[in-house]
Parts: sequence; C-alpha cells; structure tokens
Amino acid sequence: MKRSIKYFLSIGLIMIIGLLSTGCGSNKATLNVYNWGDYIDPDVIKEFEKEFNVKVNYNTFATNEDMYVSIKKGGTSYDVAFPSDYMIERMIDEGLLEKINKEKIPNLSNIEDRFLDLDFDPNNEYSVPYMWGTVGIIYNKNLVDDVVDSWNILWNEKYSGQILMLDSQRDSIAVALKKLGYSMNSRDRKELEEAKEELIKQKPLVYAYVGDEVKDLMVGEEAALAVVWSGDAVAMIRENENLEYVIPKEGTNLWFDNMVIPKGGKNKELAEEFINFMNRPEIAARNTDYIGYSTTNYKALEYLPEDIVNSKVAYPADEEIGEVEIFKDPKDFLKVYDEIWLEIKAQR
Ligand code: N2P
Repeated sequence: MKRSIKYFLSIGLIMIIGLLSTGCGSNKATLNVYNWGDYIDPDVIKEFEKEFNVKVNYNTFATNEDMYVSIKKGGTSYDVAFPSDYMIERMIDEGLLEKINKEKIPNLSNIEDRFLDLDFDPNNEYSVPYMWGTVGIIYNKNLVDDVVDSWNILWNEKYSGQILMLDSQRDSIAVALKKLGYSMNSRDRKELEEAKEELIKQKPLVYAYVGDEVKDLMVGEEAALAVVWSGDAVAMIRENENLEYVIPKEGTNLWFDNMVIPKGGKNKELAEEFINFMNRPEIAARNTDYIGYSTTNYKALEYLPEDIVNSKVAYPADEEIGEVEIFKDPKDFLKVYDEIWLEIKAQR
C-alpha cells in the first residue's frame, strides 16, 4: 500500500512537470492576428510574445475581400486585422468592428496628422493607421523600350505575356476605369461595363493575376510590367536596379491600411497593447524597413535608413503623386463590382 501511494505521487509529479514544460499547464493568452502576406517583420511578433508573455497566432490574407469573408463568416475570431480604407468603412457600417479605447494607444501621437481622421473613420474610433501607399506600374528598363507614363501600356500587344495584373478586384477594375478616364469609385453601370470589356480585352496579354508572387517574378525578370502597390515596388527595386516605378498620368489610388479590432475577439485589451506596440517608433521602423511599405508613424522615420526615407517611391511629394482618389465602399453597387470581377476571372 505504502508503495503504491509513492508510485501514484511520482506519476503525478511527472505529469505536472510535463505539463509545465510544454506550456500546456500555463494560461498564456493567445492573440489572433490577421494581416496581409509579407506585411510585418516576423521578429516583431516574437518580441511582442516575449515581452507580454503571450502567444500570437498569426494568419495572412491576400486581399481585402478575402479578409472580409473570413471575418464575416466567423470561425476564427481575430483580435487584430489590417483592412484598407474602403473595407474599414464597410466593416464599420456592418457593425463588425469594436471601438478602440484610445487611452490604451498613447503611441497614436506618433502618427502623422494627415493619416488621422480620414473619411472612412473620421475620428479614428475604430482604426489606427499602419501603412499607406499608391498603386502604379513597375517595369524592367531592359525589357520595355516605350515611355511608361500611362495605364495604356498595359494594353500594348508588344508586351503580350509579360504583363502582371493584381489579383485584387478593386485595384484591377480601378486601373481599367482610370485608363478610360473615369473615377475609380464609379457607380455608373455603363462605365463599369466598359471597364470590364477593357480587362477582358487585355486578358490574353496578361501573364498572370498575382499577389505577393509579383516580387519574385519581377525581381527574377520573368515579366516586363506589373501593377503593384508602392511598398512592393520599394522592396523590388532594392533587389533589382533595372526596375522602375511610375504613377501613371491618368491618376491613381491613394490607400491606407489601418489596424482594427474585429468584434467577437476575446482579448480586446491585449489587442490594444499590440496596436500600441506596433506604433512604438523603433518597432514601426523595423516593420517599415523589413517590408518596404511607407509608414504612417513619423517618429519611426529617424530610425530608418536614408535610402528608405529619401525614396520617392515610398514618400513621394504631392505633386509627384498627381491626381489621386481614395477608394470608397461601393455599398449597394458592390454587387456590380463583384459580378464584373467574376466575369473577368472566368474568361480565358
Ligand atoms: C502586402 C500587401 C500590402 C497591402 N503584401 C496593400 N494595401
């Protein structure tokens, strides 16, 4: 009898040690973060985990529309997500976001004023700025001998099979609308129909509709021209000096990606800690340097290398950007955009 008590005690002890060493017995909080692919320095996540003694469950998406569908349908409840302007507007309207307690985000003071209080979230009640940028054309100077200054070049048959388009409905439809001289927020069926026809006409020339793969394809010189977000252009030009980024003269899209707290998360306070952490100047600078995108955090600039701070691609002056539009949520017109995109993608 004496022996068996000892036996059970030692088994119990072994189990407790086992649980402690695998972490199963501890109550580490988990933060579910949902971000674009290639949009953070992975060491920053590790540092947050260490400092706050938590686990970050990090997932990525490729477009605003994909992110919206996952959040809307539930399943994983995300604590922090990174949508863009028009999608933030939609998510606020649909009641999908929590109000952020700004007292918990003192580092909001590091954000440049021009990125605050924008139309999609007038008092930043629901979102805190992360990165911003433009949309343009990156091209390889050795493979393109025409002047690149217009969206039209993406319809030039000479470059058939060497053109990459963004696999993103708002961006690709916007390119066609701007080429035609229309607003990228068009709510006119006829204009949208024309934009659809343009993209269908262009499709035989398009090598692929891509996301993050665009970087490897352009750096590896497998394509001549691509529609890209400016931050990816910065990253690509760092790797291949034959590449150049241009904002077409017909005008472009100015976009803003902010951090939000979707409803249904279980860790609102930790989510706020994370958002605040991301806006520490050195942390914002590390993310900016790692991904190439343009920070909204002006205090981060002093931690960044000269080539980034002085980059005309990342930080263009207003006159270098030219005419811009910010995407708005198409609201009742969204189904038209959805239908058009499906038809374009279905073509071959
Ligand atoms: C990064 C995607 C950037 C998002 N891969 C542009 N809004």
